[in-house]
Amino acid sequence: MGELVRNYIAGKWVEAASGQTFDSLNPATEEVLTSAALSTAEDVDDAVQAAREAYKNWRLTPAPRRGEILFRFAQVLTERKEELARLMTQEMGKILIETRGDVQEAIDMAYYMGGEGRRMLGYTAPVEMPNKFGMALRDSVGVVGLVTPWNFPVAVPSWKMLPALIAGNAVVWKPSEDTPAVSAAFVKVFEEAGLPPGVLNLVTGAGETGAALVNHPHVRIISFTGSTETGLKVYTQAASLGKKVTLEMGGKNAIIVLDDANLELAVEAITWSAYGTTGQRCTATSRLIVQKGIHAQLVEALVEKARSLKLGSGLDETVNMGPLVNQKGRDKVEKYVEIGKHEGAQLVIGGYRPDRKGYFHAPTLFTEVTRDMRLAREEIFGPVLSVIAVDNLEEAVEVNNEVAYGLSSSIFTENVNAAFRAIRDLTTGIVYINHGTTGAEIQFPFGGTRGTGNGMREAGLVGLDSFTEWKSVYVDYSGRLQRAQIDTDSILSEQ
Ligand code: UN1
Repeated sequence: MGELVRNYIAGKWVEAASGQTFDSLNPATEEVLTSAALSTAEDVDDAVQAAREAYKNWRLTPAPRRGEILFRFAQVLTERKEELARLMTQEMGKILIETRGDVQEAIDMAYYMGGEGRRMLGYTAPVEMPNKFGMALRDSVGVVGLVTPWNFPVAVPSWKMLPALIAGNAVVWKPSEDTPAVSAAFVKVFEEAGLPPGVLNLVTGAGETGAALVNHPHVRIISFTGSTETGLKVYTQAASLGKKVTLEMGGKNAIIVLDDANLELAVEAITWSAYGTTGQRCTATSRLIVQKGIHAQLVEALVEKARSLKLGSGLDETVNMGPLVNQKGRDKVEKYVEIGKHEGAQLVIGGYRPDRKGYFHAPTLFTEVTRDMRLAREEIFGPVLSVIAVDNLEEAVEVNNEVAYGLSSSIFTENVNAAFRAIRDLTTGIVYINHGTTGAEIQFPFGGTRGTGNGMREAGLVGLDSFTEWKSVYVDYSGRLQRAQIDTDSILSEQ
């Protein structure tokens, strides 16, 4: 078992005040990987006080200097990439190629946001009166609270903390209780890169810890990624305290395949998006909306492909699919397999738990799924793909758009007109043409419509919006009180 994961508060690694801990398991073996501090409101308060203190200097540190620290962080993270990827695989199960990609997203984000240290663009605009100047600046806010999930334990936190830090805020981070070890390893990279003590604080724990952060009066901003159930609680609670919130929650993403699609390409992309990360991405494909002319061929090819996927420990480079993150995650998948069968969908492949240790579940495919079934509407967060047959593009778009979520969608077609119609009509936050629903890059806004979020976006240029306030500045150098047109006219006559 690894050494105890401690909180990181004011630049020191400390145990929870209560001395309590919880265990983090390796989902491929069901063995305890490590234990971690089970933090309470007291620890959260210590972290927030440390952040408030550190904020005083950090906000005054010139943004290009803050950017240099982010660049250094990117360099150290590049050196630690393999180490973090391996730890991540052991702690939450996804295969190495995916955990390396996860760390890489944080490296990319660090370079991107480090560059913002020399941009952070505001703007000037003409003002209504003479001898007066106007500008709008992005301002830091203070202490921001981050609550993040286990499925992208490095990438998703990086989308939040790097823009928060470059903008001059101090951070208190509560990662998922399924990934405390990799979270602490990630914080150590910031420490090594020279981030001043207290600017980033880590408190590990579970629901109570997160709630204390959301409720803390000195945390004015909350950025949350995770389940819709928890996200809505966070939103309601934070809103009642007048806080600004960014939410990234569920998905029910679809790939549309038209009759003229490149079949081989579609099969590769569908397999990667549906079964990659064992279906546990908020961008994962869980619905396949297929035009009838290509339906039989596509299902046949997918079944063959799914059969060839090798399950096992993500540390084994020949494995294609790791376990679900925990027992609860697998229970949910099994529940939906039963729901699907009960609703009358056709289980074509999978639907069972392989006979081995670890929270594995076979890649699963249902056909004859109809639009009204729960299988077609609810997020499962596992390797379960539901095929819905449609007649044409219009119907496909309608099926895509009618669910409660709106994160990512995709269409496979060789017809440029159909592709552009889809871009125009699909109502998700991310749209792909001839590519699966996963694989968003950090320089574009990431987020979804409808129940996926609350209208905010992460990453890209707008990634700063969650962590900054606009400050509009007016400088009057006329030496006079300019109240209205009459004052303006008299100033002009004196020029
Ligand atoms: C998530 O599942 O929460 O687009 C994030 C993707 C990844 C990020 C997924 N770059 O699939």
